[in-house]
Amino acid sequence: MAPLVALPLAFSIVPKAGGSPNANHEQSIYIFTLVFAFIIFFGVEGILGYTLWRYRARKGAVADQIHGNTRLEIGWTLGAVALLAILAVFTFVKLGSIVDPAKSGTEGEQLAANNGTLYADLERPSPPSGKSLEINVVGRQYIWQYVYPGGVGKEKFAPTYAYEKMVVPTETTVILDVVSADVVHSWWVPELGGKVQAVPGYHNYTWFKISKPGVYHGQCANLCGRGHARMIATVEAVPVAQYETWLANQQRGLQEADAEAAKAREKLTSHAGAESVEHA
Ligand SMILES: [Cu+2]
Repeated sequence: MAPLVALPLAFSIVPKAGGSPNANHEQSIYIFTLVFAFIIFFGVEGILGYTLWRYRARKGAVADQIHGNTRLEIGWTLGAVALLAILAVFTFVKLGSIVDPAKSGTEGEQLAANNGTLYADLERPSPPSGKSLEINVVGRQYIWQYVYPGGVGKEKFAPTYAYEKMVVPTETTVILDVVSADVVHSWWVPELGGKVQAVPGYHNYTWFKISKPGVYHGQCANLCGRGHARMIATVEAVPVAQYETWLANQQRGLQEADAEAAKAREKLTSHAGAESVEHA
């Protein structure tokens, strides 16, 4: 009876997956380990329960005095060693596909090829083709900012960015370069893989590759201050062409906002502007 209740309970806490291959591999390691843990747990508890019942105290019964059992002791030692070896081998076999980014699909590959790396970094992971879309994730109290490759304006110096919702192309390996502008935050979109800390002064990396359009939700996973609970993150995967349109729109929007801000600044700093503000 107990396993019938405990099993679904245990599987309800299995890490989410389905968004990206690394998240799927992480989940399979978890389930693999969980299954072994269940077999051992219920095996041991079952034998214990049976023994307690079978050899319970009865009037007139005299307990056997047993001193050790070499075969049994060697058996459970070797059993534990074998189990650890199986878990270790399975984990190491999977580890590569979790840590190393996968290769983009055809369309994504084309998009990623047009996106040069800004500077060299030994720690930055790279997919087999060396081509990926890199997005800078900046944690700050209390919002996530995403800085995209490609700038705004004539000189393209001003970065293209978005807040809270990250739009990404499908079938494209996306490398996230996670940093923080203030305190330690934690980037976590469960269906797209594990947590990555955003630490001031450090660059941490993670990646994902989403095959179908969809929306994934996340939340800053490190208590970072009063507004921590509101520090949510959304990742929306759209087809490559749609992503390019979105990026162009975003750039145009930023450019327009910049122009408006410049105009307002000018108005405020010029004498005539100051007066008109006063009389407004
Ligand atoms: Cu935070």
